[in-house]
Amino acid sequence: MQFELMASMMCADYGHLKREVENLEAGGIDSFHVDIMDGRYVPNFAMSLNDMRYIAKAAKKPLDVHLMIEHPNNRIALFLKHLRKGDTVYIHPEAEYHPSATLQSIIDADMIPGIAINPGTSVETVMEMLRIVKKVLVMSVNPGNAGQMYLPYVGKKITKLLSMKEDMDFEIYWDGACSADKILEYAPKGVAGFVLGTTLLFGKEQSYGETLKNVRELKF
Ligand code: S6P
Ligand code: MG
Repeated sequence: MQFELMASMMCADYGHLKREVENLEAGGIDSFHVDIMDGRYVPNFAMSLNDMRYIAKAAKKPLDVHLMIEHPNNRIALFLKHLRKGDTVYIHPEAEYHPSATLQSIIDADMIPGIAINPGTSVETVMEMLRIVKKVLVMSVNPGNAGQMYLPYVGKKITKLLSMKEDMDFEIYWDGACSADKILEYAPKGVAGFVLGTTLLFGKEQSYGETLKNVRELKF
């Protein structure tokens, strides 16, 4: 079964970031998920511009940049100039007065535009943006931290988005507390990719290559 696996780099070993990038690529990761936080839109500072620049330089695989910052349009150029064509940039619509204008800046820079939907945000409130974006990142935890509990009510929203995606032009991605059972349940339903953090990929006894191989060989 085809699905993408993204590594949540805020969970990586910062003391050896280059080695982490190399090991993840050797292990078969599809892209690097970079959680940018400003301490205002979310109550944490995880990664910032220089972390993203460093990973962008070290990585051959694409970046998947998740902007958890207020008014991303004020600073989007700073991020876009260090990314490559084909990298993805997600914004949170609630963090912007005119989210469709911000998405247009991402499109104009030849990046893939996405929105991230918080657990408490309904599909209805982001409906118009679903017509603009190529990717929808569904948060199954509240944004700000790794290692949180899955919020089960998010499942209904994923089902709703899955029923809409055929008539629109977006793919659905999972972010938060992603475990093998979630991939087993949602990849066959059509979720295109999964962000892997502490739940499944980082801080384990086995190598990234072994973990990623096990996930790709799950019996559906
Ligand atoms: C949360 C962030 C996520 C986490 C990821 C960690 O604000 O957007 O990308 O880093 O969910 O995964 P886990 O398995 O530790 O929840
Ligand atoms: Mg994220």
